[in-house]
Amino acid sequence: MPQSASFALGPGTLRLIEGDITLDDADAIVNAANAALAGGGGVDGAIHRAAGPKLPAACREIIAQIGHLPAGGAVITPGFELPARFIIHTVGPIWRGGNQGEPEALRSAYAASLARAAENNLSTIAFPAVSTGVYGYPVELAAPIALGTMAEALMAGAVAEIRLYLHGRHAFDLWRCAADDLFGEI
Ligand code: AR6
Repeated sequence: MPQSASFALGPGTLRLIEGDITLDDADAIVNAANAALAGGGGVDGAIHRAAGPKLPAACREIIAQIGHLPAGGAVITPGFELPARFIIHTVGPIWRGGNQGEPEALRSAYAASLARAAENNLSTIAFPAVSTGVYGYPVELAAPIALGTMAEALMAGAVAEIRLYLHGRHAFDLWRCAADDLFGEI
């Protein structure tokens, strides 16, 4: 039975959901991409497969304009064949021990993604747990940064609802504990 949990944060709602982000019908889903927007494994691979063949072309067009997307940046494309209308591509930091600017870059990846959503008047946005897979960011250190940045945006009314997708029961339980510690469940 997939799990979920909701937290009321100011005028907004944060939902933690155990499941596959590609199935979500939010205004935008966030992709944990790489600097070349070249597709890859993990959630990036799943989003590219589900969005279909127009997505790589849209990514190449952006890279032709900006060179590469630095860690902490975020850009938006259509969702193409996804249920979501848009994809916000962000690049999280690669974990190198924590003293190479990783916390700041992770915060920026969430904040920049939320800024792209707000600029485009999007009210619901779904995130994966950026950097906590291939990029190796320890979940217990990533969770307070991710949850804190999402809470700030919700409290400020920048977006109405954030859905955080956790892949598997173990990940869900870790993030739920972190959110319970920070917010207390409604
Ligand atoms: N739905 C929700 N979450 C998922 C899904 C899914 N379908 N699939 C995986 N996850 P990762 P990163 C979780 O590795 O660490 C790619 O190759 C996964 O369990 O996808 O930011 C890119 O091209 C984990 O908790 O992203 C980059 O090169 C979380 O998503 C690199 O990996 C993020 O894991 C980015 O690494």
